[in-house]
Amino acid sequence: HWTAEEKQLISNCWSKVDVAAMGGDTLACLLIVFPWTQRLFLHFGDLSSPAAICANPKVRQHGHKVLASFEEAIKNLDKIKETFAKLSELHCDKLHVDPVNFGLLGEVLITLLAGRFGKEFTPAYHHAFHKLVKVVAHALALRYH
Ligand code: ZNH
Repeated sequence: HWTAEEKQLISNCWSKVDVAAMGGDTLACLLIVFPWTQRLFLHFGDLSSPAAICANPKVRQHGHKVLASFEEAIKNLDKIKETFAKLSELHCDKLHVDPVNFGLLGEVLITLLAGRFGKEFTPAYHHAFHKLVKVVAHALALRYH
């Protein structure tokens, strides 16, 4: 259900993304903008201020891990459900992450991509990435259904 243009936009944009830096920023931003998500990461140490969150090496490292995993979706656009089946079980059965948070992370990622690329991140990119984060969030939430 992806057009050739959408695939092209996603891979073109992603080839310019520094996954470690963007991943760290994305998770840090999620924890700052939606502070109730901190509940899941209390064992990561100091989350007491935006500056502490941004500098927290565990936050940055985990953000990198999450975005590297997100990248698997980009490499497997036509089988995202299968790609995230195990992770959906983990997030539902073990981590008990409210699936609403998957959508929030997607919104944060798009916001940061738009900030990073500026005018280059045209409405066509927005559209393609909105679709992508929606499909990823849905795949991660499947186990909850
Ligand atoms: Zn998650 C973990 C992915 C979202 C929370 N994650 C994780 C991991 C991965 C992921 C890969 C690791 C696993 C292992 O180790 O085995 N995530 C992911 C993705 C996404 C996500 C792809 C989207 C896109 N998460 C999320 C959210 C949240 C979360 C939104 C909340 C808010 N995770 C989580 C937790 C964990 C994880 C809590 C665990 C951590 C630790 O280490 O402790």
